[in-house]
Amino acid sequence: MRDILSELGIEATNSGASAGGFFDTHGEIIESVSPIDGKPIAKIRQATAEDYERAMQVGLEAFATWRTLGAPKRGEIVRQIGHALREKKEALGQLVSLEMGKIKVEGLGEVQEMIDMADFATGLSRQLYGLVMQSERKFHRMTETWHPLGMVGIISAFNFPVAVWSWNAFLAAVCGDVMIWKPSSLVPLCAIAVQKIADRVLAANGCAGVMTLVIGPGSSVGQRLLDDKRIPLISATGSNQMGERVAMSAAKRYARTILELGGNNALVVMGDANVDMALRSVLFGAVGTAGQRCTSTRRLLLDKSIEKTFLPRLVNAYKQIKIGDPLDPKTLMGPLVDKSAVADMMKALKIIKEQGGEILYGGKELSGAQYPGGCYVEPTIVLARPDMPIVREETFAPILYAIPFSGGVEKAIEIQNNVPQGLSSCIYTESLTNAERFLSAVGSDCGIANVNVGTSGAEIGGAFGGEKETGGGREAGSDSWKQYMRRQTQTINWSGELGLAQGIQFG
Ligand code: UN1
Repeated sequence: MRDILSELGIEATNSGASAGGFFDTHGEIIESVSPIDGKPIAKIRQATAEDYERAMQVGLEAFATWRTLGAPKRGEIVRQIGHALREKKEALGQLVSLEMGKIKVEGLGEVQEMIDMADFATGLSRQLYGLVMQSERKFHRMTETWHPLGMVGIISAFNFPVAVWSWNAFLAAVCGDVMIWKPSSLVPLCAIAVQKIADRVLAANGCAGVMTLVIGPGSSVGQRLLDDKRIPLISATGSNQMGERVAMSAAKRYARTILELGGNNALVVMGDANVDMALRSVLFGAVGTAGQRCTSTRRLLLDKSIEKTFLPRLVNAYKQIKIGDPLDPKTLMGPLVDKSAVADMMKALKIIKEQGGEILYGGKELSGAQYPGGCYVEPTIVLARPDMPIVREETFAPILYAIPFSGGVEKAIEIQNNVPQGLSSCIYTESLTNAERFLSAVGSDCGIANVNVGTSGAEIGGAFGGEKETGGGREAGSDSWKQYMRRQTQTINWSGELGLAQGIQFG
């Protein structure tokens, strides 16, 4: 492990801020602890308000030049960052596992998501298309042009410590923005490693300071960022509680937000589904990343006609899941991110039982020599009713609510939509009618709706995000880039005469 840390430039004690390179910070020291064994990995000296101000100044200075480069030139620099990530994929993927606890293939997958995002942004840098509109006035031309927005604040969560930054950072960069990143304090080393890779490429291109980083407490550094009038856009991923704070602070100063908050994602299995495929999909969706994706499958809506055959098979599959060190290739489920995540899961299970949920499998904390550090749990299946209040909440843990239903696809859609969140959803069916209804205007109300594809593991090419309490933001693919730019409507009069719109004759 020490090799990986040194390959990524992680030291015993690290600075918690970079602006054109890491500089001496002045805040309290925090320790990054691995959930694998509860042992400290390295220390980080956090940023103070003054350190934040320094990063902000450097970033704003960088903006003056960055916004004047052609977007394809910026794309080329993002391409080089993607290339540098390819070179460090193995080490960075392992650091994600070490610090956050997801299994190695998922850690590597996350770095791949960054690489894909760099490729996407590079291509996009030649396609930031505007529009030409037909003017109602003679010899006038009307266009819509996109300009850089300025400083973008990026707040990322612990569960995707590197990929989610890249969704925002690479789009913002090709759009001509600069950025300040505040990562979750649970995974500061992942942020430091990524920042070092980006810093090297930016410096080699004479663009140091375009991407800046501050690691510090939400209450001081985080709140400062939210209230900072110099930041016109904040993109934040995390809990609804955090999202509300972001939205309120941003609204007070008319800043824009991209919010990617809680999900409560349902996987519907119809009676006519390819059951083998559905089963494997539930497993990846509910157990992958130990249920700590915002896209994790939390509700399994099972057509009553297959309930009795599906559930025993699912329980059997859960029994085979190897839990343990996420860096061991045989492991399918690693630890939760920390002990407080375990405590939250146990608290939820108590409430589940009080509300009449029946534990079909799992539900226990794992301890003993095989499970050091206090962060391992059993993945859990609960036989639940959709009217149990806790089913409508997002518990960030591997708890799957199995909810049998009858009444066809209409009923499944009704249950699926009857939660406050609206991120991801899917249906397993071989019926065209069921599939089309699920995808139609009277179907799923989520930002993501799939047929015979699970709730998690979205590709970067599509816009990612959800409705209702998920926050409404869209990141990554499609035309998400437009949020990182300001739109300007331009009218050019080359007629030599003053013509007013709406046919008005004035004076
Ligand atoms: C998240 O959990 O915040 O679709 C992001 C997925 C991943 C991203 C998840 N591509 O599951």
